[in-house]
Amino acid sequence: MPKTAHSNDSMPTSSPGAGDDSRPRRVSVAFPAPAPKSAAPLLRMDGVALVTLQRPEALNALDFALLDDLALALEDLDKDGQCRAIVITGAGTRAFAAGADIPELATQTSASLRDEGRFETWDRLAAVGLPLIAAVRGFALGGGCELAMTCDMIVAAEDATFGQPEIRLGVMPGAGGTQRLTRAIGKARAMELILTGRTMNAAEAFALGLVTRVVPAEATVDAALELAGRIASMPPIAVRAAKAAVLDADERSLSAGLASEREAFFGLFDTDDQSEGMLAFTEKRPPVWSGH
Ligand code: CO8
Repeated sequence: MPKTAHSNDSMPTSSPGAGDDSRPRRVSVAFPAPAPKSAAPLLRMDGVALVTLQRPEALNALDFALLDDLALALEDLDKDGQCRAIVITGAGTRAFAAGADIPELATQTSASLRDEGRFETWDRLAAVGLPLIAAVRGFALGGGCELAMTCDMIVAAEDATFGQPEIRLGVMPGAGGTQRLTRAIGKARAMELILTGRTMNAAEAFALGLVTRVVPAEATVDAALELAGRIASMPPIAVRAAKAAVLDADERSLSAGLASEREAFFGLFDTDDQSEGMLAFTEKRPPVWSGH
């Protein structure tokens, strides 16, 4: 039998994605998210959700319960017709997430990891159709870096630290690090980070193309919310189709990806938003998206 070690931190939060058991939830959901003061008045902030990992006492380490709560919360928001974009952040100022929960992971065996299907939660996170933006303050290490990279964009604080230090624990990245980091920053640089466990700061991560932008630490969540608001103000069917097409670039050959993109593009011409967007342009007025 696998050893398991679920901790049971109390956490003042609720989540629409939570199951119905009485276990304290390890993520909180604010939907709509509080609008940043800096947000331009026309942004559709009511379509933005803020999901917060709630284990600051353990630097938001990703135990299996937290990952389950996160997947449920994101899936609920993905099904909610009003939600248009999601920001994920970590509670507190020190970490987005410092990786898998090491004491919990230490109890696993190869058989338990295979048989219990715990890592399938990562497939559920990757299957979310809404745009996901990671707002990273402090540490994003191991599974925390992998979670940030599972998101579609990363807004990083100036104090953010990224890395895949698993090698120092006798293992290697297991939730996408070898694949997504390599695609994001290239083989040579990913290889160095993964084989040495070296971390990189926000400036380096930006220079290498891992993060979308770097902002002052206290402005991180607001900057991510504002970016989400800009996306939420776009036509939602086209946003989902475009996200899927960009992700497809990592999955397919160029010719297959081009064919798939063309099909998605053609498909958008069956939407009211395509008619509205092009009509609004010719009428020199802002478009009004119906989401149909
Ligand atoms: N798991 C569990 N607890 C953690 C973790 C973690 N990954 N990281 C930090 N904590 C806890 C510490 O134990 C400590 O708790 P306590 O106060 O009860 O002792 C508290 O958070 C604060 O941490 P520190 O005192 O260590 O803070 P420091 O500022 O001294 O150091 C560091 C911060 C450098 C981030 C340090 O905590 C550290 O090195 N953490 C581990 C980082 C790491 O190795 N991450 C990779 C983990 S393996 C992994 O992610 C594999 C991914 C596989 C897929 C995911 C499956 C779920």
